[in-house]
Amino acid sequence: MSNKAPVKLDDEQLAELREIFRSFDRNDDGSLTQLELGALLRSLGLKPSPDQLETLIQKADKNDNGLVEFSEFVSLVAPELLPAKSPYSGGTIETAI
Ligand SMILES: [Ca+2]
Ligand SMILES: [Ca+2]
Repeated sequence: MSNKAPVKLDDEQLAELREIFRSFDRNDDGSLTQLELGALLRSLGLKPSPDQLETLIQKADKNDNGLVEFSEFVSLVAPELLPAKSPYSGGTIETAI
C-alpha cells in the first residue's frame, strides 16, 4: 500500500457524491449493495463486470459488512475524482465566458 494521506475532496464534490449516493441507495438505508453500486458506477460511465464489482466492494468495505457506506464510497471514488481537479487551480479566475 502506498497510501500516504487520506484523499480530501472539497465540500462541493462531497455534496455531489452524497447526492449520487442517495439517488442510487434505492432502499434508503445509507449503504449500497453490489447491485446499487453497480448501477451507480454505470451511471458514471464505468462498466464493471460482476467480478470487478465484487473486488471493488471488498476493497471499499472497510468494516466488512458486505455493503458500501457513504464514507466507504467516498474513499473509493475520491482518487478517481481528484485528478480531474487540480489542487493548484486557486488564483486562476475564470473570465473566459
Ligand atoms: Ca441501500
Ligand atoms: Ca461497509
